[in-house]
Amino acid sequence: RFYEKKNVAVIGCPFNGGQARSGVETGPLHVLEHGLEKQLESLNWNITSSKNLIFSPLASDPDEGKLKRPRYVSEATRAVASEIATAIKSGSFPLTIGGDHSLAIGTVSGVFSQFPDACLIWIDAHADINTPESTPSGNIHGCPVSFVMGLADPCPPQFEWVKPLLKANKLAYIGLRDVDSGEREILKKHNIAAYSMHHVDKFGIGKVVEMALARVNPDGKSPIHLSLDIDALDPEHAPATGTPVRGGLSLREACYICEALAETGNLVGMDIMECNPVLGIDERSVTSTISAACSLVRCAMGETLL
Ligand code: B3U
Ligand code: MN
Ligand code: MN
Repeated sequence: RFYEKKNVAVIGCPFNGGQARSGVETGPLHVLEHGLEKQLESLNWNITSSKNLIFSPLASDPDEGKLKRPRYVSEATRAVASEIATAIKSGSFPLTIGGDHSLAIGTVSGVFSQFPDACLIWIDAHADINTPESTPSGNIHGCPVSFVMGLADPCPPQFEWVKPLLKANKLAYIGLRDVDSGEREILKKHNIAAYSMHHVDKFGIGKVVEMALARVNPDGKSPIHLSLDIDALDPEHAPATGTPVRGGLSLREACYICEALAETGNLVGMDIMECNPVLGIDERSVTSTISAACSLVRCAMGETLL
């Protein structure tokens, strides 16, 4: 409905500047080597462009308050935002493969610049809504949501280009289980739809997705962007990631979310983030993580729609 054809722009983002562990920058290569593009073609998608963006850390990038590598993250995410806007303007669904989740500053900025009434579904063990003041780590991959909502006050000078395009009533989380106390306050204060693993246990994934969509897209007409952190999955299914947290989504629950979003016909973009093959303890743990990531993308892009 929002795109005329099944065109997809695959945007590989080998970026690790939003957190401290190296290896996450090799995520896109592994996902592509797993055959994702062929898989999408067999689902009748045309790959209109397939790029790996190039990022180079700066020689000097001092902390801004607590924030680490602010210039590097800002430049990278600004480039991602522009890449995404270009893809959408040319009629292609932007599929972004990370890299760490700070990249979502760019994906959300790009998608919302083209679809201002979009909503955002954030699937993650973490809320990633720390502000420059509340961040316990200074890692910007824990902060992207606060940036695109304009909660950083004052906005760090490097990120003045980021517009507050996301409203609190257009954001829903599923899968949360490691939320900082400062983040809890923000979620409460802004009455953000946040479904933790507790809600998944209590209501079942079907009901949780229904409730999440009812909150952010009550009339069913909004475009939807899906930002998926692979650490939303239980480490049993996706061990190769920087900050695994036990007690997560089963592979089926995560696939169900993607399928239900595909079923709306309203998905306008997707991110798959935080696969870190270097952190797999053996070949099998790397393969299971990467193949789970590919499954989730295929589900979101219509594989299981009959
Ligand atoms: N909330 C913590 C930890 C964290 C956030 N995202 C990940 N880890 N992957 C922080 O550093 O902001
Ligand atoms: Mn996470
Ligand atoms: Mn995340």
